[in-house]
Amino acid sequence: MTRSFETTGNLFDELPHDDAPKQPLAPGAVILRGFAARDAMTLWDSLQYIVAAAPWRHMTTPGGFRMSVAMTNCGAAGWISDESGYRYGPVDPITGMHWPAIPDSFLGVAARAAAEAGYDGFEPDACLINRYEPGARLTLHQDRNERDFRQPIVSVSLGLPAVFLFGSNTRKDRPRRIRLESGDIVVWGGPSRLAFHGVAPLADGDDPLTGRCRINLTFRKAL
Ligand code: MD6
Ligand code: FE
Repeated sequence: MTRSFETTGNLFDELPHDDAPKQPLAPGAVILRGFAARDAMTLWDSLQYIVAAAPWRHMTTPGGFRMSVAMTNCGAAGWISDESGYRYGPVDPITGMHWPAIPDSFLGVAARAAAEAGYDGFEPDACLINRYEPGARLTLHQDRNERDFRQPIVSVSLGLPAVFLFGSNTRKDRPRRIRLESGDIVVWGGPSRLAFHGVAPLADGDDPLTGRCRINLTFRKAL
């Protein structure tokens, strides 16, 4: 998705800067506004099959707290948190079965978004799926359970809007606040791969696709 802002005279050239389809967030990190908008219904439909096989659950942090975000996974590796720590594993601890496969619809969007952001050949083996209901939040953290930090992360937002918190590689700096809407994708790698980030408490609302929640799909190459 590339649009010219200099040469052609079409209507879309007049978009204000914040609606630009591709917004640099930090070195190696970019926001692709609306990149998944036309795929949103397909992604939502595929998600129903995943949740039927691997139900939503509120995991426990290593410190013993129940996470406000409900989670599940698809892919060869699923992200798990419990009293013994964070890790990736092939088996869903609730069902005792392997996590469901990543649907082709998911893989296509993830690979196209990665390529648009300059990361060709992205083949994720893990997709962590987050569900935020009003009030749910994710405290500042780094994603560092993956083996190869040269691989980016592709993060797809569906449903209610959220305020994404994006800091630096140290916890000291106050994070920026970025509004993410349904269909927006953040691709995240290179020098930003270990940036601290989180999600502010979700405001209430009713989305035509997802209802009273925000869904986030984060694709990783974990293994
Ligand atoms: C979320 N996202 O947007 C949570 N992590 O619901 C993440 O924690 C995240 O969006 C790494 C890279 C991109 C992300
Ligand atoms: Fe994260």
